[in-house]
Amino acid sequence: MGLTLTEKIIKAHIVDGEMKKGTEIGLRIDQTLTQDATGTMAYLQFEAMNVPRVKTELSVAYIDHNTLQNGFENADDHRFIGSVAKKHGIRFSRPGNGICHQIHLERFGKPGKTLIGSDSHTPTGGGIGMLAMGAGGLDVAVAMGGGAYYITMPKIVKINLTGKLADWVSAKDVILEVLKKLSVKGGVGKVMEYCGEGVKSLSVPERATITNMGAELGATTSIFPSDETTREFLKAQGREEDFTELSADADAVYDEEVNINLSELKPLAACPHSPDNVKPVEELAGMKIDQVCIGSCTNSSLQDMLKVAHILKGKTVHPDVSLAIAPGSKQVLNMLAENGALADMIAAGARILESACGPCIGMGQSPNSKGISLRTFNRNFEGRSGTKDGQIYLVSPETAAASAIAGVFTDPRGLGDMPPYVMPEKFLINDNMIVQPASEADAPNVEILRGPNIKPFPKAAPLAETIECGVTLKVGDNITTDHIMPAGAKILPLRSNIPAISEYCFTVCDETFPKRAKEAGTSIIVGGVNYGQGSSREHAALAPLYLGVKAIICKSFARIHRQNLINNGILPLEFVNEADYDKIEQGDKLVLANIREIIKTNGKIVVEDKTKGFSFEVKCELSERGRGMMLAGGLLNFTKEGK
Ligand code: MIC
Ligand code: SF4
Repeated sequence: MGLTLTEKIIKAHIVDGEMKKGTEIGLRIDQTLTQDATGTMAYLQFEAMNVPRVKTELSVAYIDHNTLQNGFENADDHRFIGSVAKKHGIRFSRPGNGICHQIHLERFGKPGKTLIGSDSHTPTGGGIGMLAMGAGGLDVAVAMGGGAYYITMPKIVKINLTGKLADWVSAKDVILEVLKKLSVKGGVGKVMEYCGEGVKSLSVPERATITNMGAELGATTSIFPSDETTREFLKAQGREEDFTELSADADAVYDEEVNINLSELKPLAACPHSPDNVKPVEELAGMKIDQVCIGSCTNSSLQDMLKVAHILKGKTVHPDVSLAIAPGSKQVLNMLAENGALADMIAAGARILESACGPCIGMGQSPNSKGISLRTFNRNFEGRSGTKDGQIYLVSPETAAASAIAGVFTDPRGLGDMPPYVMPEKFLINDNMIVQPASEADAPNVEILRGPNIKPFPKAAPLAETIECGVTLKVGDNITTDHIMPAGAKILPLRSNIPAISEYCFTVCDETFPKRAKEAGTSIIVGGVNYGQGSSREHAALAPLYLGVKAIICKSFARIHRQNLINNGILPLEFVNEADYDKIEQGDKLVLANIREIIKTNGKIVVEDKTKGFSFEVKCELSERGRGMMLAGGLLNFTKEGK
């Protein structure tokens, strides 16, 4: 029986377990990446492991999220990360060099390698044939120390592409179509493997747009084959030697299959407030808009930017619209500057931002009250833009640019002839913003620069014999990590200071939660389906941990967040009978009697609701290693126990 591409890469990297669906496997990790908003914690955790030098083939620390320096905090964190990188053998991508995923694709990604990153959009690397996964900072720290990365052996979905995209329809519309079909939880426990004739017509950055937003499906990752297009891309990046041809065997067996005819796709938009709330742009056409933002790790490649510049050339941004553009990397920005496309954008009235995440994570450019903002980004969760009642639509760069000129939602297919995109024979290669680490001999002399905002991270205690506490919060379905631990320009600078940032925990849902949780001392949160979808931010576990949360009981979890809870010693529990969710109220006292013994022996977990006077069953599906981590109080304690 043949193998899928995913299975081939897993087979070459498996160090623990067997390739049996649904069971836990440990993978050797070749490359890691971190970004600054999760990086400080990841490196504090790495320091706690006492490993002098990273053991991966390549580790890169990027600065791209917290680039608005409205106070000393972010700049201090950048310096801390830079010094840790220098000391421990990690390359350091300086602020200004661009967004981690875009740069990693351009300069470091290699087909067939494994990559984990402390950012949920790490699967962007799947565009170049890598098995690239988002993970919590602690998992990345462990991988840098040479430890395996554990996942559940995923189901593998074949996404069979046929046909060819029509003019002005783009990769963003492909992934929005997949999201429409499968929803934000449709990918949980699965890898999306793209195959079929249609693959050939997509460039590497287009493939990367699609794998990037596989994160919005909740997928473990997404991957494209590595073919002639990949070789050409790597060659133009001066790295042809990094190319390996890779694809699934012809007789590979998949768990599910989805068929997409590229020729039939139309421009699409994800409407507020979820990436799967997808409608055709033609249905929204004519709606007045206030803002357009172009960029983010999803759509900021040279190809995207050149299309945008073409649409803007000789025009003026509509007087009622603010257009902001952030090219994804220094390479992209530099090339736009050299070929004149940047001048076309500036002349049209675009507000050029630095190459960074920027508005995608609420670091500036929040829209006006109730403002309608079209963005080429990947997430439109409520409040993420920094404006609580902002109405964010996710669209392609083509739809975004056409709408910015018209002042209303515009279907780009009315723009006339589309110029062909020809990839440059050689990209502009200048890695002068990547700082190389100190040599092993010099490393001991490198001083770690710690700012006053950097506080130690909270540590979980071993699992208690019995948990008895109240429900301090009950929330609904699809709670995102942006609900649990909001980001934005005001809160992000506190990422290195858990006591301070926890004051904002869940405040999008309920401003009184942090105070209530602290007063309670210990507590439990109750949630619906797909709890913790979205980012990899460990802060969505660390802040509740700091506030005394001992367990989350919900209908189902998103993958990375569930792992972050386990890594930090918070019990992830799921209702056996979902109807029990309705019977529990905020304020109820719950008892998990003998929970330590039950976890140890993998027994049946019965929760007593003392307030309502009934009991219900929950499950906690853990591997032996997972149980060990829960008992020890998280991954660090478990690792210290020598496991
Ligand atoms: C995001 O897009 O939500 C982020 C900000 O990149 C996060 C990481 C973080 O919260 O720092 C992610 O996607 O993991
Ligand atoms: Fe940055 Fe946005 Fe990409 Fe997250 S989704 S890495 S915030 S650009």
